[in-house]
Amino acid sequence: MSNEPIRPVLSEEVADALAEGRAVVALESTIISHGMPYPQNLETARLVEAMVREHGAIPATVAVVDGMLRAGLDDATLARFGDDRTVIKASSRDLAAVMAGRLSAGTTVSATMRIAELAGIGIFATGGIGGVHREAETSFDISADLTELGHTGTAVVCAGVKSILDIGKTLEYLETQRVPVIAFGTNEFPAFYMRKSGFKVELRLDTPEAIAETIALHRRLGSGTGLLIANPIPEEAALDPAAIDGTIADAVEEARRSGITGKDVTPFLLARLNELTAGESLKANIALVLNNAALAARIAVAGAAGRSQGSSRQ
Ligand code: PSU
Ligand code: MN
Repeated sequence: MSNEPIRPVLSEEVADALAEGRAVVALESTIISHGMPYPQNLETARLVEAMVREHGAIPATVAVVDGMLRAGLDDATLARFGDDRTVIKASSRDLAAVMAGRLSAGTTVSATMRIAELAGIGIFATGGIGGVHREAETSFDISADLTELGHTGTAVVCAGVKSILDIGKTLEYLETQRVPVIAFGTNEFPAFYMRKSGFKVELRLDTPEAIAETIALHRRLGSGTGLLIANPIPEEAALDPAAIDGTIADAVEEARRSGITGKDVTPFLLARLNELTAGESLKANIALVLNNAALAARIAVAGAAGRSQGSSRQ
């Protein structure tokens, strides 16, 4: 067996764009396989790809398909991930076993970062990342998304983290992991369904160009860590905190009582929230993912332009 790093299989379009230095945005697939119900998951996956294109970049949805790491999926594969219940959820530690077993998996943020890095894709858009769970001091439940961010140089655009997680602890953990947190157009870290969390972010940037430059400098410093770009949900799609806070607390309590642990916790909470809000949370989720795809594409386009012009710094 070769000792060479794995090379993900790229769609022709993604391979061409990367070879020519054009803008490419990676997209995750656990959001399709485990984050949203069918058929909204598939509709959203298609809309997100269209949104990336609309803003001038090439979408590269990442997944493990029959044991192969792939970046850039055809529509039939996307459709399969929409309703195939044999597709599992893989974080980065699971990838080798999924490959060896010739299995198919939706890739979480951590796994998508790892595959994007191997494919040479520097930026990735998702809805929300995993984080430090509430009561992590007893459960030790901290998402591998955070440790991967501390290890892999992919920039991740998200809408902050949901309050199914402990937002304050998540931000502390990101600081420990040396992950810059950039808030786009706001001084506050957003809370997924809400534009505000009550937690301030030191680094506010207001343009995709400024974010692209910061990403490029962070890489050139040899930091070796990712960056988190937090993009608040559009005002008109945001949920009322008074309405959602209690529901989140109920879902978290239900997960605890039902003995749900490990990788099942997040999918359980997402599904319960959707049921308990009669689809309102799903609508907001779709709106914020699209908004993140647009921003990631604009950053990728600015980054590609910056590379071709060369940096004015050092
Ligand atoms: N948060 C969401 N939607 C999602 C996820 C998180 O609002 O779909 C998915 C992402 O793929 C994320 C993963 O990387 O859940 C985190 O899982 P865990 O908490 O088990 O680390
Ligand atoms: Mn976990």
